[in-house]
Amino acid sequence: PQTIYLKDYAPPTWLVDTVDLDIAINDGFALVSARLAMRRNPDAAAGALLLDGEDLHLESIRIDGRPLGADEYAYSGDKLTITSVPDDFVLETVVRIEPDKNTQLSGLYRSKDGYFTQCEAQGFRRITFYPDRPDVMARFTCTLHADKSRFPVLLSNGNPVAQGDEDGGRHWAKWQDPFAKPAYLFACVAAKLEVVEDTYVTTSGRRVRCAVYVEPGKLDQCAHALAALKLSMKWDEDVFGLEMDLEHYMIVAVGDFNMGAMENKGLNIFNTKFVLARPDTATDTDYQNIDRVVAHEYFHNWTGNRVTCRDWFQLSLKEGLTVFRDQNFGMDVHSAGVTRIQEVRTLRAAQYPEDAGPMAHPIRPASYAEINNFYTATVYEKGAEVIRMIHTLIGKDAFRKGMDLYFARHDGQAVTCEDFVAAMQDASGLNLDQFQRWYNQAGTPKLIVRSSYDAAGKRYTLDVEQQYPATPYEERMTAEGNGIARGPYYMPLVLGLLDAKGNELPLRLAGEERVQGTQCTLSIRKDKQRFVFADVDAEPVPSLLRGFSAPVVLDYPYSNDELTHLMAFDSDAVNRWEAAQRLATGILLKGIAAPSVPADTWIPESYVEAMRRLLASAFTADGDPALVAEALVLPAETYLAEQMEVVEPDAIHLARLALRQHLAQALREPLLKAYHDLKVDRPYSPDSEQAGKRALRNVCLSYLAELGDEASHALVLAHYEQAANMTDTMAALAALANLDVPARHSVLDAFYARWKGEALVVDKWLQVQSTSRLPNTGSDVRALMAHEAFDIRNPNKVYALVRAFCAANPKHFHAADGSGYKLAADVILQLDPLNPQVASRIARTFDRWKKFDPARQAKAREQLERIKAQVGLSSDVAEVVGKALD
Ligand code: HT7
Ligand code: ZN
Repeated sequence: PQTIYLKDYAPPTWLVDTVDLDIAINDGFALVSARLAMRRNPDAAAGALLLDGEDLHLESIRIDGRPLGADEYAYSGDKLTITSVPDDFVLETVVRIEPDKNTQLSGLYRSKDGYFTQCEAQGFRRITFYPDRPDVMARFTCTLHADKSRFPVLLSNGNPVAQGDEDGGRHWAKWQDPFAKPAYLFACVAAKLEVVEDTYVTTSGRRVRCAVYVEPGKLDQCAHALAALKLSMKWDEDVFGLEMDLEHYMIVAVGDFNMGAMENKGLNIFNTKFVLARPDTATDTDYQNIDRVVAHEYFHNWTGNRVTCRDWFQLSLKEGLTVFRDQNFGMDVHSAGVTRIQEVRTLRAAQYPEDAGPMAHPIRPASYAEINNFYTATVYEKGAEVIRMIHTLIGKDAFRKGMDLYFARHDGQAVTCEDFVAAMQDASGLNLDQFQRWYNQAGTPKLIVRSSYDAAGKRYTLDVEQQYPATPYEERMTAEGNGIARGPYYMPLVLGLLDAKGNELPLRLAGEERVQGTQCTLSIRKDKQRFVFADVDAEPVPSLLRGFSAPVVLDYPYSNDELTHLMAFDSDAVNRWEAAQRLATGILLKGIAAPSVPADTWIPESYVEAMRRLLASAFTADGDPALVAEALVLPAETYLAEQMEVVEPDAIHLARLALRQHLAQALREPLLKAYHDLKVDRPYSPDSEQAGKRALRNVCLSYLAELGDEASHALVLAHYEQAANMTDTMAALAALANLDVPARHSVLDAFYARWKGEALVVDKWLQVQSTSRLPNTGSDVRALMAHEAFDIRNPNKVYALVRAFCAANPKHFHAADGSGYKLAADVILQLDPLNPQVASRIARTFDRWKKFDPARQAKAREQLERIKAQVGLSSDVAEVVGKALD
C-alpha cells in the first residue's frame, strides 16, 4: 500500500460551504443526489477539482446546472477529477450505491431491519463524491426517503425541518445541521426502531431532547444509557463549563458495527454492546463500559466536533483528549482508584506491546498506509496519558484555563496537536516545547531510578535516568530519510516516601525551604537527574510514579519486603495495587524459569501472608472490596510474556496456574468466608458499592474453583444456579468453562438455549468458550465458527470468538503445533474481502510473534507469508502483515 506522510499536508484546494443530500433508499440500491456549494480556497495552491469516491456508480453530474460531457471529468482510482471549474460553483451529482452489499460497514450499510452510516475516517466517500478530509467543513442538510412501514424512523444530524408521505407507501424527512462539520461526522439512519426519550435542561436553559433508539423489543435495556447521557451532560458543564449546543441529541444502537460507537453530530451511532443493559443480560463491567462510551461520544461534541482535526495524523487531538475526559468522568462517578488501576492495566496490556512491536508509532504518527489501522491504543490510551501529564504538570486550574483558551481560539476550526499544546502553554505559562516529543517519538521510555541514603546527613537521594531506544517506526522513518533527532522526554514523576511504620514522610528537597507536603511532583527533563531529600531520619521506602504519573516502565530494585510494605501502607491506590503486581510478577518469573520445580519452593510464605492480609483489608472500616479484587488478580499471561526475553507460553500458563492453586489451598478458609460474607442481598444495582462486593466475591470464587475437588465444583454450580444477575452468572460460567466436568456441557447448552435470542449474551457465551484453558479449545473455536450462533459478518461475533481466542488465550493461540496461528490466518483470509477493518484487527494479534522461540516463529511466519501472498489483500491487512514481517 501507498504511504501517506504528515509532512506532505497541504490545505484543501476547494472548500464546501453547504451540502444538500438527498438519499432515496430502494430495494437493493440507494440513489444519492448531492448538491455542493463549492469555492476555491484563497489560502491554497491552484489545482483541478479532485473529489474522493469509492464504489460509486455515477449517474449524472452538473456544474451550475449544466450537465458535464464525458471528456470533462474522469473517475478512476477512487478519485473524480474535473479539470475546469469556475472559482465559485454548484456541483450536482447523482450516484447509485448498494448498501445491502456493503459488508465493510463503512459508508451506508444495511444491518438487520435498517440502514445506518459510519463515515469516520473515510466512509463518506462511499456515499457520494466529496473532498473527504476533516479540514473541509460544511453545513449539511439531508433528506431521506424510504418505505414507511419497513423503515418508519428517518434520522440525520441536527434538527428535523420537514417530513411527508410519498407514493408507493414511502415517506421522507429532511434534517438540517446548524453547525458546519467535516464529512466524517455526517450520519443518517432509516430503520424500524423504538425510542426512549428524556429532556435535559442545560445551565443556560436550553432544553435538549435526549433520545435512545433501539431495535423493537429492547426498550427495557435503554435506561442506563439514557441516564449516563444526562450525567455526562451535567459533568461537562460542571467540570469544563461546556454545554450541549443542539436541541436533539440522539443515540442509535446497531448490532453490526466495527468499533464501539461514533460521535456524529447530534446523532451518535453505537454498537449495541455499549447501549443495551438489563441486570439479567449485562455485567457490572458492561454497565461501566456503557457509562464510559456514552460519556466519551458525548464529550466529543466539543473535543472533536466543535474543534476538529486538521488531518488524520492529528487523530489523538480529539481521541487522546476525549479519552482523558471520559477517564476523569469515570473516576468521578465510580471509584477513582479502581478506575485508574483499570486504565493502567489496559494501557500496559494493550499499548506497551504495541509500542514494542512492529506497529509502534507516536501518538501522532508521521506516516500511515491505512488510517483505519491507527485507531490504536497508542493514539487513544497513550494519547490520554499525554494529556494527563500536561494536567499533572500545570495543575487542574491552569488546565481548565487552557481548555477555555483552546475553545476561544479554535471553536469551529480544524486544528493540530500543536494548537492544543500552545493553548495549554499560554494559559499556564509553562514552556511545553520539550513536551512535544511525546507527540513525535514512539516507544515506551524506561525510567531507571536508584536510591541511596546518607544516615549521617539524613539525606535521601534519587538518581533518575530515562532511556528511549528507537523503535521500528523510527528505523523506518530514518531509512526513508524522514528520521527525527530523538531526545529526553519531559514528564512528571509523582512520589511519596514511607517510613518503617508506613507513615508518609514530609518532603523537602535539599536547597529548598518549603516542605512540599507528603507527595511531590518531580520534573523529569534530562537523560539523568539527581534529587536529594533533606531531613530524612531513616531510610524510607519510595512510592514512585504515584497515580501512574507517566506512561513509562519504572525500573526500581524493590525488595519483596518493600513491596509488601507498600501493598499494606501506601496512600496511593495505584501503587498499592502496583506493589501486589510487582510482587507476583517477580515470583512468577522465578516459577516460569523453573518449570519442573514444585511450586511451594518458589512461592514465598511471606507472599501468601501478604495476600491473606490484603483479603482481610477488604473487611476493615475503610476497606475497599473493589480495590482488593483488583489487587488479588495475578498479572495476565500476556503481561508476563512481555517481561520475558523469549516467551514460553506453556511455562507461563503453568506457573500462573500453580500460583493460583497454591493461593487457593493456602487461603481456602478466608476465601470461603469472604465469599459468603460478600453476598449482596439487595435488588441488583450496578453502583460501585454493590459492584465492588460482587467483584471481590467473584474473584474469591475463581480462586476456590482452582481447588479442583468436588466441593469447589459444587460451589461453582451453586453460584451459577443462584445467580440473580449476569455478573454472577458469567463469573460462574467462566470458572466452569475451565473445568473438565460433565456439568460444563449441560450448563453451556442450557445457557445458549436460554439466551439465543439476545445477541450480546450469545457473544459472552462464545467468548467464555474461546478463552477456556481446556485442551480442546482450538478445535472448539473452529466448531463454534460453524455454529448457528456465529456470523463472520458481525464484528461482535468475530471479536468474541476469534479475537478473544488470539488475544486473551495465549496458551492456545501460541500452541506449539501452530494450530492457533493457522486458525487466525484462515479467519483473516476469509474476512478480508468482507470487512478489512475487522480482518486487520485480528491480524494485529500476530504483532509479537518475534518474541517467541524459533519453532513458533517459523509457524507464525508461515501463516503471515500465506496472508501476505493473498491476491487482492486489503491495504488494512497488508500494512499490518507487511510491518510484522519486516
Ligand atoms: N471516533 C470514533 C471512531 C470510529 C471509527 C473509526 C474507524 C472505523 C469505524 C469507526 N467507528 C467509530 C469512535 C470514538 O473514538 O469515539
Ligand atoms: Zn473517540
